[in-house]
Amino acid sequence: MFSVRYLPIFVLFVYGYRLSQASDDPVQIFLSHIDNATNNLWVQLETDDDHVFLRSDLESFIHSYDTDNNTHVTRLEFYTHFLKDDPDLGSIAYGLFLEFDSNQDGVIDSKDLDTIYARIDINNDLRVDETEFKQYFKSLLTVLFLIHIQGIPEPGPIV
Ligand SMILES: [Ca+2]
Ligand SMILES: [Ca+2]
Ligand SMILES: [Ca+2]
Repeated sequence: MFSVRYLPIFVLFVYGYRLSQASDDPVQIFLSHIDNATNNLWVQLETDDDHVFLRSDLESFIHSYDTDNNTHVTRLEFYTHFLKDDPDLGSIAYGLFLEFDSNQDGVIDSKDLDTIYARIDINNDLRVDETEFKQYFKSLLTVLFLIHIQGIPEPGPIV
């Protein structure tokens, strides 16, 4: 016989089951992963809390990857910095480097920054607000993580 005594256990069981269902949904996991990554980027890059991501913020972001301070970021510098916390994200690093080296000369430098900034500045008013920033990085990361999950492409040789 079902007794009220067991009701809390039953409720907990159903609740726990539904929670585990929700967190087992690969699409939900994927989307919350992208959300977290985008939010982390915003917190990390919009450093002065004025809710605007300036071109100078983008510049200091790129310079933080320039280990030898010679004003350009090589593929090796980019991979080394990006992969130090999570070496499994090789294909993400590969895709991000391709995206940020917009003139495809093999390094990321100030010549690339105008193009990147213009891409993020969706409404073209020369400033990037939180919505634009998150929209840009969410779609970029979604594509890159989908490629990552499928396991292609492998990062090419580091030169
Ligand atoms: Ca460098
Ligand atoms: Ca370049
Ligand atoms: Ca804008």
